Amino acid sequence: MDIVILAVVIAVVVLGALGGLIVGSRRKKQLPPPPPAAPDITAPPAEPHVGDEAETPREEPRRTIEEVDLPDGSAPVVVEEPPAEAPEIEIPEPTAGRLVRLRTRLSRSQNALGKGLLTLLSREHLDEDTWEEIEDTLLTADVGVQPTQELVERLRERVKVLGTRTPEELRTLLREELVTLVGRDMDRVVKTEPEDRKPGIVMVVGVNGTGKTTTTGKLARVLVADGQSVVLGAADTFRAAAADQLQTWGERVGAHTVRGPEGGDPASVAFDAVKEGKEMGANVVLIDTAGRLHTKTGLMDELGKVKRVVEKQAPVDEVLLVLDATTGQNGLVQARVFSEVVDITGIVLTKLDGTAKGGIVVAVQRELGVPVKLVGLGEGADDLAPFEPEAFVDALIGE
Ligand SMILES: Nc1nc2c(ncn2[C@@H]2O[C@H](COP(=O)(O)OP(=O)(O)OP(=O)(O)O)[C@@H](O)[C@H]2O)c(=O)[nH]1
Ligand SMILES: [Mg+2]
Repeated sequence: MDIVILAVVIAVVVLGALGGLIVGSRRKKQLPPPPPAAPDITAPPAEPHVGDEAETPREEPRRTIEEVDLPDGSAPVVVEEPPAEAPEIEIPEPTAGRLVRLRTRLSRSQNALGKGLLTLLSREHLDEDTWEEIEDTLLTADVGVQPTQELVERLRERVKVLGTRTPEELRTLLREELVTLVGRDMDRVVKTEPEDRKPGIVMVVGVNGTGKTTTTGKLARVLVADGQSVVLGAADTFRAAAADQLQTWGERVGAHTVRGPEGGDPASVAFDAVKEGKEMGANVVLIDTAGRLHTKTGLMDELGKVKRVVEKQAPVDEVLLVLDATTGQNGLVQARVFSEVVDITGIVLTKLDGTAKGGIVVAVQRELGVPVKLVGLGEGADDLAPFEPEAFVDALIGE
């Protein structure tokens, strides 16, 4: 038993020291602990890791043991008391400029798409072969056939008009055309604040493993950072771990999670979440749903029901479809089916950090006629960025 306690103590001290190193290397806001009643705000000990198993207790009281006698009677070991831990409510980073901060995460798309295009366009002779290469570059990056043809046509025209080309002119031209292709005028605001009532209601849907729960958690952080109060609805009742995962995200920013029994009716959890959100006077209710294959009719019907049941109380303001960017064109088929079952109002493209297929932004918007509103650029808690066409294109074509 003593050995076990000693092992625990040593592990805590070593982990504490390592944690200290990691936190120390990051820029963190260090604020004094809040008064007992205040709901926010203290600095996090470390960034959470997306998909952390929520069963791992995070706020376990640390044991304090001054002296432990080793079983063989050797000298007592003195263990320093670990510093008292502050309650773990975090201050998320503001969202302004996040895409700029995270632009290096797009390096794979930058190399494959942006820089590739610039290099090709800079060739002295833009012959048919080169134009074909330009087309291939766009198709490989999943821009889609129709948008690719449009862009190539525009580029051909403008390059012809330009005559001799300086690298600067080419960059400006390509930037303009790419921003136009991605779309300047779409309303990309995530609707969380209906004018006439509270709370705003957001549903998060998509196939398995695309990043729904993670996105819901990251979005909750964004909203809390903006001063909104958030209630989370764990309408993924397939696995208890799913609700735990969501609740863990919520706890980190002080958001309440409504959950139901494992295997229970997801629609009733969603309904209860909105009801509680109303009662608590929350600004926003975010409903996380279970991943489901778009080909499973029963599950798709269930999703439709979740939305209809919620709407007995108030309209859903935003239905976010979460698509994994690394699945490329396959995402388009999913998108179509989901949009038939629940009206999708916005797209979240996750895992853009792990793919060279950034062109999927263009393709998926075309497919659904719905804007990409948020992009996931990593597993870190604040690696979700509002999508801004200019910043995105700048990241693609580099400095
Ligand atoms: N690199 C990267 N990983 C991400 C991103 N978003 C989510 N992930 C990872 O994707 C995995 C799945 O995330 P979840 O949020 O659990 O996905 P989900 O859609 O809720 O999954 P199910 O509920 O099982 O359908 C996790 O390991 C996340 O860390 C992203 O933008 N970039
Ligand atoms: Mg999930």
